[in-house]
Amino acid sequence: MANLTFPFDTETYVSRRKILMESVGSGKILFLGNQDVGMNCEDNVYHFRQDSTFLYYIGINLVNLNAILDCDSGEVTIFGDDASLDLIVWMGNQPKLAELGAKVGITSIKPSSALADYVHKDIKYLPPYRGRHEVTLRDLLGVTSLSPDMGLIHAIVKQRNIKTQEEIAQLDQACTHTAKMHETVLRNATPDMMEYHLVSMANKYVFDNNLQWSFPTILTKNGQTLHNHYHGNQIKEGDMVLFDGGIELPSLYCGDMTRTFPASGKFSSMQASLYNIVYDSYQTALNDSKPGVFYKDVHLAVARTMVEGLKSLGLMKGDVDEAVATGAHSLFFPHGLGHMLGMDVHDMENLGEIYVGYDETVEKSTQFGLRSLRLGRRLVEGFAITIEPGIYLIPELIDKFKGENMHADFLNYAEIEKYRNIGGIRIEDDYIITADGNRRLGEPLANDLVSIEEMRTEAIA
Ligand SMILES: [Mn+2]
Repeated sequence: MANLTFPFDTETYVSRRKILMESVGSGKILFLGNQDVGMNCEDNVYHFRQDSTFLYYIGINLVNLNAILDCDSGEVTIFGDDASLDLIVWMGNQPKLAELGAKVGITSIKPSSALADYVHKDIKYLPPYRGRHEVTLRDLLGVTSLSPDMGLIHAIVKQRNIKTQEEIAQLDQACTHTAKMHETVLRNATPDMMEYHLVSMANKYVFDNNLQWSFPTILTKNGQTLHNHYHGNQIKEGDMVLFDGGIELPSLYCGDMTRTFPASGKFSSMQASLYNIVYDSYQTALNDSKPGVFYKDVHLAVARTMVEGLKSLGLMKGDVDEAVATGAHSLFFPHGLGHMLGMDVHDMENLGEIYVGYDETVEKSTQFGLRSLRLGRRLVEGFAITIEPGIYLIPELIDKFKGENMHADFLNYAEIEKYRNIGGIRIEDDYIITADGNRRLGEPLANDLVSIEEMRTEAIA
């Protein structure tokens, strides 16, 4: 049977929908819930993942449901079918939709087949991210090209970007689990293991606690590859391992953390000097992240800390502000400092990353590196964000920059070559923006060099 926990009171779901309908003003809103998706045939399915927006407003973590909210009358209707006897034989008994609706304050339940009668061409809907939803929308609306409603997108983003206390409690739980999963790997990985042995340790934590990943895990000795899902390498003495993984609760609230650690007990001196620059950059982000500050400016302050550190190592040179303005540091830091976090690991990215992380007060840069910053807008109390600076030595990128003599005033290529094969380092934790600053979500896991080495020394002792 599906995971039908209700983390919040009925009143929470009622009030979320009321706020949305008032914010949208008039007309009808269509929310499509998710279906099972076949891996290789219809009945052999991937893990079911409800749509986050559907779950946020409708609260029922079950397949094959849709809903319509009527902003003019305030009426909310769920479209779905109670389990047939055949399905009960296959899946076991299921709660009746009327019972489930009562838990989220919805009394109007209609069969799936009735949905078409209630959908009119001016109904407001969100951009689909699954092929099946795209087909459903085209069929229901009788159109070939879709036009999701911008007002609806903005209203949802405005509401979901600010986390309430009960949501923060969920995020705290998800981040505590995420930290414990990371600690398990940090304390138990030994040199000579395969990367997949470490993934398996992390997975054991996830399954022992009946949880899910918030995204496919990144665990690799090739941390310079930003989204490396290959786990087939053997780890050796002297390697660094980068583990970026997060846990999703049944409520879908999730964590997203990264730790980078030496396979042996100690970082080499070159690894340590880069690690400490990432750590200092992380501290800059902690100092600067508070309400009213553009996260884009926090990203740029972090970049300056990085350039100062890289200058002290001799990898960069010249004026720090100019180096950051021209984007010279993007050779080492080609991604953004962080993103919104919530029921999605990149919260609401399906609605459009730009609408979540940017607004009319700040434009997304087109510069390499800075253009990958998912969150640029002014921070507001209640935003849940990741802080994830990193330094990477990507041989192919070094070759391109060097070949074109790019940023030659700021990059010392002869020194950079000495670090060419060192890999990548990232430190990532999750924070909630508070009235006067920020607070780490969940029970913390140390990320300073000394603590990481201590945990590693115990592991290999
Ligand atoms: Mn992240």
